[in-house]
Amino acid sequence: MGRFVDAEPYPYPYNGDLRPENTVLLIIDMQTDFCGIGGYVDKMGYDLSLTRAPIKPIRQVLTVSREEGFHVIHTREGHRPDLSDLPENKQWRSRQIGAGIGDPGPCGKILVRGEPGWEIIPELAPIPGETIIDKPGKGSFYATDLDLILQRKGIQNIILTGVTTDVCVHTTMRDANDRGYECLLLSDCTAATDYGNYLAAIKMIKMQGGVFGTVADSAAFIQAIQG
Ligand code: C5J
Repeated sequence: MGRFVDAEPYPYPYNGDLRPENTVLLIIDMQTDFCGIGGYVDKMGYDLSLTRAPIKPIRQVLTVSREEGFHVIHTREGHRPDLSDLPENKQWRSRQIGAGIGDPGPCGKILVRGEPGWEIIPELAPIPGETIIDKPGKGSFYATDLDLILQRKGIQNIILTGVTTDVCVHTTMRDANDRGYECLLLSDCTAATDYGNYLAAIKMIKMQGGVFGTVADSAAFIQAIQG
């Protein structure tokens, strides 16, 4: 029998073993720096309505996942206040586009841990018991203890949400897939700073029979876990 989410290109998970005990909702980088006024993405001049669009659907998925007892993990991209974990080329590139990482901005120092811009937005704030992963890079596994925590919890399935689809979400999904996790991206719970990149990122997942996993929308996921 099993339990499946109606997803493309294949119903999720491949083996029908979808349970709160072996599944985590991963919410990537829903921080003011990525979707708030005066944050990193805003400073770079991108349209904030794109990265704010997933807030409501993520909130719905988060509420139901909490009710159903699923694991929830949040990530935050950011650097140490002394910037000792900030690669020079990353800082240089961010300065080229007018949003220097570590430089002062309307929400404090850009992408620096402890600053207002680095905080997760209030609508999606973690509650006690939910794990928060602080990461210096794009991928959620690089230089973090995420894999160790997932292994300890017995996680097999990762439900990916958050921003940005083409950068931190994709990097995380690719890495998770290589590590043997069964991945589902919720298409309305993610966004990129460029809509074309969002569409391409979704298309890339679906190629080769689901090369990195599979894609569904939040309604399909909620229907599966409530059903
Ligand atoms: C970026 C992210 N885009 N969270 N970070 O720099 O996708």
